Amino acid sequence: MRVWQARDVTVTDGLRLGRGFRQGPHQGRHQVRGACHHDCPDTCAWIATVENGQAIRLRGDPDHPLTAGELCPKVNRYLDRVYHPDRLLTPLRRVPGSAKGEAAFEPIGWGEAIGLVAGRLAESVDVYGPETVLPYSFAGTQGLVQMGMMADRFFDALGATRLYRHLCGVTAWLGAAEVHGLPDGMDPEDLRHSRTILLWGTNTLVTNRHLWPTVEAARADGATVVVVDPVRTTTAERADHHVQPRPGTDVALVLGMVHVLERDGHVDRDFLDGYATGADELLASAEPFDPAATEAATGVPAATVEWLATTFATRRPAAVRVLVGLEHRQHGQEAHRALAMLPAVTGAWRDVGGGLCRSTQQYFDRVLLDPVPRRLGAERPRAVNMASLGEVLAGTHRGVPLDPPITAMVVHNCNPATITPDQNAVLAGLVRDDLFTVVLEQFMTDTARYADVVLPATTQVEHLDLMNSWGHLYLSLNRPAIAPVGDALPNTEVFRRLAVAMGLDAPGLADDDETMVRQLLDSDHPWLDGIDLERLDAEGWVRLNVPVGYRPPLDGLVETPDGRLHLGALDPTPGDETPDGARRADPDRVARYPLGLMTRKQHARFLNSHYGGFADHHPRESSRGDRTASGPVLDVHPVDAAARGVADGDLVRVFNDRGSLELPATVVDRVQPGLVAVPFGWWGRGVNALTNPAVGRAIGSAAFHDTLVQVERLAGGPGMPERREQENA
Ligand SMILES: Nc1nc2c(c(=O)[nH]1)N[C@H]1C(S)=C(S)[C@@H](COP(=O)(O)OP(=O)(O)OC[C@H]3O[C@@H](n4cnc5c(=O)[nH]c(N)nc54)[C@H](O)[C@@H]3O)O[C@H]1N2
Ligand SMILES: Nc1nc2c(c(=O)[nH]1)N[C@H]1C(S)=C(S)[C@@H](COP(=O)(O)OP(=O)(O)OC[C@H]3O[C@@H](n4cnc5c(=O)[nH]c(N)nc54)[C@H](O)[C@@H]3O)O[C@H]1N2
Ligand code: SF4
Ligand SMILES: [Mo]
Repeated sequence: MRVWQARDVTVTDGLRLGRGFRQGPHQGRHQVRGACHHDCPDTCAWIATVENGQAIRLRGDPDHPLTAGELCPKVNRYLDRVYHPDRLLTPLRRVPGSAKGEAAFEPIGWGEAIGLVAGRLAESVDVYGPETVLPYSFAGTQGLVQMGMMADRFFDALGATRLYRHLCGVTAWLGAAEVHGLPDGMDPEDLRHSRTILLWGTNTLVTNRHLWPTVEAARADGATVVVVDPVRTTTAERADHHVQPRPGTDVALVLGMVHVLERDGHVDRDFLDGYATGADELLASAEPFDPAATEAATGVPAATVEWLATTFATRRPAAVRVLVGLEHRQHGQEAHRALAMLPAVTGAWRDVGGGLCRSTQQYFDRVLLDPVPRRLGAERPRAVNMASLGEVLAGTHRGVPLDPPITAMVVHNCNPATITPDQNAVLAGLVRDDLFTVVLEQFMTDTARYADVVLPATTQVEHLDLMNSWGHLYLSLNRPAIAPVGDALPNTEVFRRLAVAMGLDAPGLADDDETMVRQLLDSDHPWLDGIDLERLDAEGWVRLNVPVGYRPPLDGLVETPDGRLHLGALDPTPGDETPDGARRADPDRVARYPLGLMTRKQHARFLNSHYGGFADHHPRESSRGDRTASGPVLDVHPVDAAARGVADGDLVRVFNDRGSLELPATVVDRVQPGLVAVPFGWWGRGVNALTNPAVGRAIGSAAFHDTLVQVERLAGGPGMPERREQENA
């Protein structure tokens, strides 16, 4: 085990010295290549300018094909975050006697902090059993090394409860996987060749902005861009057409399209015979969904259903672009499964620029593998779903008692008090006196406030990492540009130190960060041929050697047992907690809570919960001139507002059995009747107090957007600011 000194750490401490990775000169100015760590599909490559050990400038790499010199409104001022006065710079211990959540902390040294945490974890393991330790982490950084490689080794060695880290992307993956086996999808850059692009349940301009120039380039060559979204998003406003189904009715819409395709002879029989099974079952389930029935099931006019199907079949190449928003429903997996079938029905895959365009994570998951073996079989500890944290901390998982219950939780790269559904249940768990909570963080988040011990974490410009991407096929190396600020440490180093302090002796626990990057790259896969650390260090980013114009089903990459795409009957049932679903499944509930609530990513200067606590990232229109009063705003349709006597700017209460929220309303037709929306990511304001933690099929994400609420007027508001573009401030 390398001895790692926090105090006199140099930039290259995460790297072994002597292989061309020496830190730049301390004196004078130099540039360091890196890449954004955010859980964002774009994984922008950046160049940091460092002067006398201080990072003074951070710009997008102009040579990167997608970044093209531009970062984004979230990250343009990332160095303000790095050097922010509120940055956590030293380990903290909760002041004895103070209440959890009060955030009364006192600084302690690293030696004491590691000793304290190691001692408490050892006690949990020895007295109550290793499975009473719960690691809770997500994608605060999606760098492969800092995200979880060392942490996974550590908790695996301990025998801790495992976490299904499924809040994002897994449900979408599962749906596409039912069709494709391992679903790679198109190279998003191939959308350049498309003539029809269906942006289905994705808000490209806000959430995936570096894809937009590709979309625009295709459009300049004649592509038609269609957004399918219950909300008129910024992207919908910039598209050629907006198709606005009722929430959670997408499967019915796909069935309606398939019905029209079959009726009008647009089904590509040769493609289906050559590459698929289950087409007959799919076509049979589409039979009842003629355009009129589809209109009744989705709210999309019959003529639009016909137009959408015909356009997708005949304006080729034709692609369906999905990301994540659509998965956050009880039947999100079925929706993604349905959309994965659509390009097979028309043979859209035949064309470069046609097919299913989804997360590219699968490409990297095939080639970048941690060689350290995991606990397997009977040795493998129990697992819980991160969506169920509130329930888990209360002692059950999916209704089954957790025996023994959780006694210690270690949180890193995650802010569960803000991002996890059913926030009140989560907070009730975090406040537990008999729970020992450790949080590795850069800032005093709502989660860190409940910790027993807070450990200061480095930012992306302070540590080494290897970055894959879920929005393109470029692999990037993130070199540390500066030494850690204050006493902050990379996540890896914290777990290395804890392993030593706890006397754990398992494979890989002493590996340094450079070694882990090399391990990930050490692959025989042809997509990684010629790509190693030295090359990445020289070039910054390199595209995987996936052939240009690659079309997974045609080029042999369907990994179902029989090598064929699996179509089949689709189930259009909407979720139990959507207005449509509840009218059938639970009329009492829909009578009390008639409105669907959506809590999506809406702000151009937010990245999940990262910036919700930063006044200068808040959208202007919600600040009402008083910074302390800034917060989220409820979007409500004029029809629903009128029915409740709510005028623009009024203070309202949004509530259901899980929680209640008071906030101003803005009356807009961006949402549809029966649907209200509150942006997600704000600190301390509790939008997840209302959201549905249900997990569709045991694994996968939560049904965040399948949430029913009621809205009532509390008081007249002081009036909203003049501009009300909550969306893209
Ligand atoms: N209502 C609602 N809830 C949602 C969603 C929604 O759409 N609506 N979206 C869901 C989705 S898709 C996602 S991905 C999740 C996101 O959930 P999270 O991954 O928890 O969210 P982030 O805010 O991206 O990151 C959490 C924290 O990681 C910290 N962090 C960043 N880098 C590092 C590091 O190097 N080390 C350490 N120790 N910490 C670091 C940041 O300071 C931040 O506080 O939220 C989910 N929750
Ligand atoms: N600015 C910004 N960018 C981000 C993030 C951020 O917080 N801020 N977060 C990042 C993360 S972690 C992720 S996962 C991605 C997510 O990227 P996206 O998936 O593009 O974004 P979301 O806002 O989660 O959801 C996309 C759309 O799905 C729609 N939707 C919801 N329910 C339905 C439905 O039933 N049917 C249809 N057709 N559409 C539906 C919503 O109205 C929303 O406009 O964004 C990433 N990029
Ligand atoms: S958050 Fe996304 S768009 Fe912004 S710099 Fe990072 S990767 Fe690029
Ligand atoms: Mo996400």
